Amino acid sequence: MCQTSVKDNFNATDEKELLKKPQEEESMGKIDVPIGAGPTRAPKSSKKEDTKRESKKMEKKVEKKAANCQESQVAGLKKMTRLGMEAKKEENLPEWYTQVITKSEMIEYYDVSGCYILRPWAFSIWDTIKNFLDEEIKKLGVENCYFPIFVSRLALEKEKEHIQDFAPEVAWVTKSGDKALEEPIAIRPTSETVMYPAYAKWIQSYRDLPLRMNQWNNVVRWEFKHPQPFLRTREFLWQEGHTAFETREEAESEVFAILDLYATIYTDLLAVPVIKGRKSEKEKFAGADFTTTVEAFVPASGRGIQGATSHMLGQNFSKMFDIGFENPETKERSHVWQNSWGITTRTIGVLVMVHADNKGLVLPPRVASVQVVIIPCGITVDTKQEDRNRHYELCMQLEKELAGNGIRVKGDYRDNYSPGWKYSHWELKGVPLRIELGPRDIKNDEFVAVRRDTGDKTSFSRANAAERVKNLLDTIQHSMLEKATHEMKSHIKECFSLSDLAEELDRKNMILAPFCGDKECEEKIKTDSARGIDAEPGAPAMGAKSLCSPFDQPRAITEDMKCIHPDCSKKPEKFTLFGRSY
Ligand code: 86X
Repeated sequence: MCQTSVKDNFNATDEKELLKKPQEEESMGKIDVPIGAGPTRAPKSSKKEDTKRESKKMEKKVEKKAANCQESQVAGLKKMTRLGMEAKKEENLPEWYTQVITKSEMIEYYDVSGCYILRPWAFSIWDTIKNFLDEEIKKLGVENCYFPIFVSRLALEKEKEHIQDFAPEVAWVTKSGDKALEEPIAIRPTSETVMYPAYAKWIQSYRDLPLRMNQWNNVVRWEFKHPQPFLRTREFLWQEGHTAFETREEAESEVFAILDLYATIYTDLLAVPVIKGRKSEKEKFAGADFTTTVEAFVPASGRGIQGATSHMLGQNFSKMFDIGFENPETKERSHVWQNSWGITTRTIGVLVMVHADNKGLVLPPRVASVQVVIIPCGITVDTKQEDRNRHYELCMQLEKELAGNGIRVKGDYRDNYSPGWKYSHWELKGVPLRIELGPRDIKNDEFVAVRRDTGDKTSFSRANAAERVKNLLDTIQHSMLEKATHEMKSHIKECFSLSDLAEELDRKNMILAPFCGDKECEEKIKTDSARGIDAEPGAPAMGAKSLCSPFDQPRAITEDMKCIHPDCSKKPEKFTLFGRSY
């Protein structure tokens, strides 16, 4: 049994402090920052920081003691140290989300609202996405570059028409030290106005085309809507591709090729299904001829979420920035055809929302920085030193064998944590596969593998371990996508009346409905599908937005079909996907 009681480490007041619910802490104006097991609100003052640090120290002490205890005590201890998940995905989604991303050590909170620290556990996912896409776009002939983060007022205002709606989100540098700058300088919210003046210089002849550049960078949009890590942040990481072609056809073909890569990132890397389609007139980028998008679905909230966009800009920007060349035949000056495309760190938030569960994060193997954790089990105080050494040796042997076969594996040999504690820890962090090696497994020349996604536990023969583990990781990857696809599909309903549409919204579904495509009509759909304040109590008031018109249509629009808004007499163009959205 456990020799030292947890209590020995700190006095009764401390214990109460740790056991307190976040709400209580908040109302007392005490600890205010989610650190590991802490409560989950944005930071406010340095005093709170101190309190928080103290409590963190205390938690560390408790963790240490926990290591010496038997597994049976882990559950109780977890409560006391609050290292594990407490919120439920189906009961309190925002609190659950905060707990997943902090306790899995993806995110640390920061004292500027809307900004978050991406810890290695999250950043490694971005790295995987980046490495994949970077290689693919290079194959297509895109080159990387880097443009400055600052935009002069003159350059930014050159694009006034399109950025008008965005103006309140632009962050400006107005001072150096306490001295006002002669001219305020904007921080890029996107780089069209930074890059296109240079494009105008570099493109003189058709021989300079196509020009295809990309940058991996940060952008700042000073949003005032409620911020959420990954999903809506004031600074985020993305890539922005900006390309120029001689003809519309070349531009169009690239727009769709890039969209396919974005879809592949979601389906093949993140195991998240997406719907490819075209944005409506209301939802497209104002500077584009048309906008294509990949849309994902968050079952827990019943909301759609834009995954990435690829725009065909036509000649809108090339006319504005005078990016052109002399036509080799007619000698007339033509403007180039442009695209722009981007995918952001929001991808990670979508992954969390779709796959994480009440035990914490669940990572698909392809983006997991640790795919397999090996945990030695069944070692007790009575285990002879000789057997103990042999046991660890065999674990390390297996680790080496897996690593040698390209599997990202980690052996957790810490002797100050119990196996049960380690199980919870790696489950919280979402490692796809856990291998348990106990004395009996060793005797039988076997190992036990436990899937994070399903909890399924299987014994495998030790021979050809790497091949077996590889197959299992592949199975996990595919079954995660399959499960999410099934879930998404079961939440898409066809509707032919606005009242049905509103009802499906409240059932957390997305809706496919015939729609004319008009901006004004879409605005009415949104207003008229929103629940009034005196409707169901507690029901979200948000109405339906169009997410996209899917390239893959459920069926043909027929003569008898009407646009979904009852007041609309225009012929529906396509089935359009509607839903509440992020
Ligand atoms: C639209 C369009 C486009 C390159 C992409 O979606 C992919 C990568 N850019 C971005 N957009 C703005 O133009 C914009 C402008 C300002 Cl000034 C702003 F504050 C916010 C913005 N948000 C989006």
